[in-house]
Amino acid sequence: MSNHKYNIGSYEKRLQNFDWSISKQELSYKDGDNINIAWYCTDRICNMGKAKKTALIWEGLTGEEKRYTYNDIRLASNTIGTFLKGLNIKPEDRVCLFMDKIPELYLGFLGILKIGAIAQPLFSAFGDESLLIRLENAGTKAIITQKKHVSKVRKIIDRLPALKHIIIVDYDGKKPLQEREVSFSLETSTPVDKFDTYPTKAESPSVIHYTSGTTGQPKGVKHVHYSLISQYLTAKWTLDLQDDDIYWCTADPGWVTGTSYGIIAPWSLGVTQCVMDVGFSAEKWYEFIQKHRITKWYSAPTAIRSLMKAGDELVKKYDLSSLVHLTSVGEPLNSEAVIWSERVFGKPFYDTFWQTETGSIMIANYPGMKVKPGSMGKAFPGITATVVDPETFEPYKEPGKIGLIAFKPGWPSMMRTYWNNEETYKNKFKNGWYLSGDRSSIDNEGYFWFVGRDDDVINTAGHLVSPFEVESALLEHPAVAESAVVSKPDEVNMEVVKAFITLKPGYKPSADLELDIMNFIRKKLSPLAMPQAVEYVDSLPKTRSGKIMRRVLHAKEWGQDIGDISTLEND
Ligand code: 6R9
Repeated sequence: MSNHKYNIGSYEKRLQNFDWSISKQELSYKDGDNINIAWYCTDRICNMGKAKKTALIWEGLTGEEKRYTYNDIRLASNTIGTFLKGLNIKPEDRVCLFMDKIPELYLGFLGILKIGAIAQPLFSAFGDESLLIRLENAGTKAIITQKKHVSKVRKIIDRLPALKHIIIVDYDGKKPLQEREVSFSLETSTPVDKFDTYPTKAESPSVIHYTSGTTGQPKGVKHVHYSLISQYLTAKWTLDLQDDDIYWCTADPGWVTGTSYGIIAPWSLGVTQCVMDVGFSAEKWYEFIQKHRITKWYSAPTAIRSLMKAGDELVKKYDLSSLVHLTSVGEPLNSEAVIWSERVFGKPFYDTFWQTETGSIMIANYPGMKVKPGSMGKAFPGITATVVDPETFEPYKEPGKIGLIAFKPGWPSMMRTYWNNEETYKNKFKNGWYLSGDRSSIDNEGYFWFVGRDDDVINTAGHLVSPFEVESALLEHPAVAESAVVSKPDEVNMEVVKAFITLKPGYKPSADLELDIMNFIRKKLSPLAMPQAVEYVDSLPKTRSGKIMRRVLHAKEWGQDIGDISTLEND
């Protein structure tokens, strides 16, 4: 569609005199007013005359379809909110969402926000240990889940005194409910029409998302309702969401892309969005785009690489002519993927860069802007982005130098702290800059070129996995004496988890044991954290002070120079 008019118009012009008040004005929000994301996503859209417009088209595993109008999602969030209030959930209580991509996940998110409580979405493939750590840290009061996931909660409930309610959204009455469990069905509840949204303010907490670091436990990134100001405008200008769009964000709301751009942004813009609760399959994905005439598509490099692998012939079987603008996030988008997409879809994927901590898109390729395949693009208007010297934290003046990606604090959706971990939060700021923990260079035209992370966190298929978390879990396996976890290159997922292991006396390396160890991690943590390879070793490289040197193993896996190993003990 060459005559398509993009929301952003000219990026260069938007940079001039940019002010977040553009977003505030469009949202009719004035500083000091109440601001509640869920109200903006439902009641306000209805008040604007779009009550009958489709908000959500949902497709399940077996092909069943459900549709919700903006009035439906308004009523559903009121109903869930009323139910939670009835359980004595108070403003700022943490309520965890632990579900597959079913409608209750999306509507429950809004219901939680409407009563001023804090939504804590967790990826439904998490095992009991991953769940426990995050519920404990947040002091979560209630968890909304499905029958199929409740056994994981039952396993850890004795260690979670603060968790008062386990809400099951698809209880069928077959087996008795256990301690603290309660059934809630959206379909059989009486819809609540009149509801007073809790008067949250700009700085009232909204969402906690857990993200993995190199050391220590996962960190709970705290966001506030004011984040809407960023999420709304970045979606409008970067994803180009417009009134007649059919939008598909492929991310799971267990991760930040799935909430910022899979719930908040599209609904605050009054757009129709589609959700498919089905695992990856190239055929299903193309079919979905064809069937719903998707126009705007936000996805991730691993998915794009998987589609590439499925081949060009497959693409030709479908009518994908509805597609207007394609965007990507989460991992480096290699230039091959951009060029491939241009060939088969007739349009490139536009890369975007941001983090759980930033809450919204920070660097991107904007519609209409020249795309340099392999580059992440330029800073969003109003965002001061640079790369700084890792020693002095001063921005580099010359283009082309590799440094740490840094942002000037103060954009609306910036995290407000790490939950119960102010110390780590403070450490993210140096010399007046927020440090993202990623490395990049900037070329002479201001384009960012991603180089890598500045820590040991593994980015597998766009999901961050902490080597520390996997190592800790491995130590609980009866055969494991010591372990070191690093990434290993992978054609599709970019990186996968690899574990080096020394065994306890009495255990012998075997393929069966390897499988057992893999499964142990899959169940305890998640399929993402599961090592795709286990290597038995007699000893692990350590510093003289006894610290395991992951970087030696990492360098070996990636065929890189090992660097300075003068502090190595057992070489
Ligand atoms: C939104 C999200 C953040 C980390 C980030 C970086 C990596 C994200 C990227 C990218 C290269 C891109 N990352 N976008 N790397 N190119 N376009 O993914 O949040 O889960 O917190 O991950 O992902 O390493 O620091 P989160």
